[in-house]
Parts: sequence; C-alpha cells; structure tokens
Amino acid sequence: MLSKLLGWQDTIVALATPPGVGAIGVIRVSGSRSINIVDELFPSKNLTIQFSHTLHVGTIREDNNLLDEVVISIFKNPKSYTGEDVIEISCHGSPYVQEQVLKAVIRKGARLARPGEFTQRAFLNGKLDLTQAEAVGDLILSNTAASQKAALHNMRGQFSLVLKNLRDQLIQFSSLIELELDFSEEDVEFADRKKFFELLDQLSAVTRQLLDSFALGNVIKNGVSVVIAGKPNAGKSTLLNTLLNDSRAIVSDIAGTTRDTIEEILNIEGILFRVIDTAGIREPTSDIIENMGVAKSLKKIEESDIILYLFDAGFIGIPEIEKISRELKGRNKKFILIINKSDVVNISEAREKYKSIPEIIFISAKENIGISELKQMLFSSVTRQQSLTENMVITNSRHYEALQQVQKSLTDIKEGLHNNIYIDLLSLDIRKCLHHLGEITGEVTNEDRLDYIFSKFCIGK
Ligand SMILES: Nc1nc2c(ncn2[C@@H]2O[C@H](COP(=O)(O)OP(=O)(O)OP(=O)(O)O)[C@@H](O)[C@H]2O)c(=O)[nH]1
Ligand SMILES: [Mg+2]
Repeated sequence: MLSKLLGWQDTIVALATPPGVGAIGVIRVSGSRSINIVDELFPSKNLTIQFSHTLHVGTIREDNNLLDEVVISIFKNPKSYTGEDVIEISCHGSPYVQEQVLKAVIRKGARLARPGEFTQRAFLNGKLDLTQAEAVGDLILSNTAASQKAALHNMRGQFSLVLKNLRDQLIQFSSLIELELDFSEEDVEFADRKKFFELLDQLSAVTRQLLDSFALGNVIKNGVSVVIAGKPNAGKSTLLNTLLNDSRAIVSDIAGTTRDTIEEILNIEGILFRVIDTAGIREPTSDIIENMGVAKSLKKIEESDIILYLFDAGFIGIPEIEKISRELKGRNKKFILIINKSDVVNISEAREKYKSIPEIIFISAKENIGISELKQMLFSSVTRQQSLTENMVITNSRHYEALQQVQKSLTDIKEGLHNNIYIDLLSLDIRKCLHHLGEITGEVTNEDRLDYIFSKFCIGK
C-alpha cells in the first residue's frame, strides 16, 4: 500500500554521473523490472540469467539502432544500494549518447527518477536509516577533510547507533510505566525511579553534547565569514593576499584603493573561511563610489562571524584602539585586534606601548610575520579546541531542531517525576520524547517530510 502510494514499485532510471562530456557516463536503473528492461536493449547476452555482481560488455541497441558499446553491472536485490534489482550502464561520456540510452530505457518502461529517489528507496528498504541517508547527501557535497569526516561518520551510522541505544532504553522504561497504568488500583511501581532518573540524566547529557556540537557542525558544513576591516591604507588587501598566498587584491599606498568588497576562500586545517577584504572605513567624502564602498564594508562587518580589525603601526594611538575595541565588544561578535606593519616599528617598544591592550597582536602582512599565528587563532576561535574527528558532531539543522524537542521533553519528564504527576501524563511525555528521537533516525516520519528531505539530493543519487 505504502509502496504503491510512493510509486516505488516503478522501475526508475537516471544519469548518475554529472551531465556533460566525460570519459564515461553511468546510467543507473533500479526496480523490479530493471534487469528485464535493460535486457531488451542488450542483444549481446541474456542478462536475466546472469549472477549478481557481474560485469557484461556488449552493445545497446534499440530496434536495430546501435546506440553505444557499454559495460553493464548487475546488482540483484537485496544486495544493492537501493535494496532492489539495480543495473548500471557505463556508456561513453557523450551527453548525446547518454541521452539516447536514457530515453531508450524510459521507452521500455522505466520512469525518470526524482532527485534522491535511489537513496530514498534505500531508506524505505531498510538499507540506511534517515541520518545515514542524509549523510550520503552531505558527503557528496563535502568540500573539505572536516566535512568529509563528519559526513562519513554519520553515514557509517555512529550517530544513529547512540540515539537508537538511548531510545531503546527509554522504550523499556516506557513499557514498564505503562504497565503500572494497568495496575493503577494496586499502587505498584514496576519502573525503578532511581534508575529512570539516571537514564534521563544520561539522555540529557548526550543530547546537550550533541546540541553543543552543532555550532562546530555549522562551521564545518557552511564555513565562517571573516571580514578584514580598518582604515584606508592599514594593509587590509595586503593581508588578504598574504593569507591566500596570491596577489588577489590590488595594493597601493593610495588611501581608498579597495572600493568594492573582495571575497575569497581560505582553507585552514579543513575549515573554510570566507575572507572578505573591504574598502577602508573613513568619514564620507565627496567621492560617491568610495562612500558606497564604505557603506558596503559596514554591512559586511554586520554580517560576518569574525572581524579582523587592522591598525597601521605607524599611525595609531591607544585611545583609538580602545574606542574600536569597545565598539566591537558592543556588537557581541568575535574579533581580533591587529597591529599591522610591525616590520617598520621596534616590536618590543610597541609591545610596551600597547601593554594596556594585551589581546592585541602584531603582524606584518607584507613581510609575512605573525600570519601563521593569526591563522591558528582563527582556527581555534571556531573550533575551541574541539577535535574535528573524534567527537560526534551534528551538522544538520533538522537533527538540531529535533534534539531541541528531545531536550525539552526530557525536562518535562523529569519535572513530572519530581512532582509525582499522573502516570498517564508521564507516559505521554515519554512518548513525545520517543517521537522526537525517532524522527531523527526516521523510525517516525511522514511522506511529505521524506519527500522534502530527499528532494534536496541530486538526481541519480
Ligand atoms: N611596511 C609595510 N607596509 C605594508 C604592510 N602591509 C601593507 N603595507 C603597505 O601599505 C600600503 C597600503 O596597503 P593596502 O593593502 O593597499 O591597504 P588597504 O588597507 O587595503 O587600503 P585601502 O584599500 O585603501 O583601504 C601599501 O603600500 C602596502 O605595500 C606591512 O606589513 N608592512
Ligand atoms: Mg585595500
């Protein structure tokens, strides 16, 4: 019934490799008719009698029209990605050839797959749970070592395992509590309250830890925006170039060189920082374009996660730095105060001079002094010494929202226990908690939600 509603008795087909010219293009077919359909287009061999996990070289023909010479891979259910019969046709990588083969498969009775439909079927057939399926999507999109690791971790099911384990224990308690309901006349307690409290504390701790990891998860998945700000000529563009090891932005001793914002990606130990060089901030002048640039700089500062505020070692006084520092603190944002051009001053004298502002750092963007320390500061300001590989990190906002609900219902359960509320109310709270835990791994779900989750995948996955 469910399968009919979702249309997953159909045989589906899609191009699994990216569109465009390549060495090969893989067309994936999944469903009960996949072997028969492809067999009709493959006169070279009878595919219906071949073993699973075998490869077959031959030609694809439709009505005597030769389309391509291909390699066919057979994966019979249940030992395939989707859990159904799967055939992969490796064609030559011309978009035209691929389209011809794809259309031929559709004419023989397959339907074009929706985005993520192969993975959706894998989920519905119990090959993956929901967090694992989502991790497949994340892995495809991962672009750094850290995002790859986080996705692989989830795909291999570690996250689900922890949640399932806790959920199972909660289910046990829930059934004991519900048993008490049946014997409510007799005033008995089947569920050991002390152990129950222990379990609730354990669940809260794990939930808290996962919720806390989301800040890092977000950083791993989406990167961090870093704005380089400061007065004209402070050396902002020079710093951008030095960080990137590239002469990306124009540098000159004319104040107001950078007029528009320039954004580039910097990878520091697996975390992507979007570094934004801005127009130097100064009072409005008669130059309209420069004023527009300054307005844009202020907007970028507003939107950024971290601000690198640059001062020119030759032209600053302590009151100015203190004023900027107060202003930045008021914004509740991470920032690093930096004195640039430290190569032109005597460092120990300068340190002495600015000792009332101990957090300030000295660099020379031009001479590459203090740059690797600055990179290290950027990295640790977002990771806060948390390991990117050992701990479990949640990167998915759907999981985050469900975990927040879990946390809330755990608090309700604990309060209920303390206040000795009626067992039926208590059991309702427990069910709520179980529901939200199950939502994460997909034990509890609805079709719309599933369709939404998988629609974000690419076609052919
Ligand atoms: N000695 C020295 N000169 C530097 C250093 N960093 C930048 N400069 C020089 O300072 C001048 C201004 O540098 P830019 O990088 O263009 O400064 P900016 O902050 O981007 O300036 P605007 O774009 O005008 O706001 C150039 O002549 C640079 O060569 C440094 O660390 N040491
Ligand atoms: Mg500049």
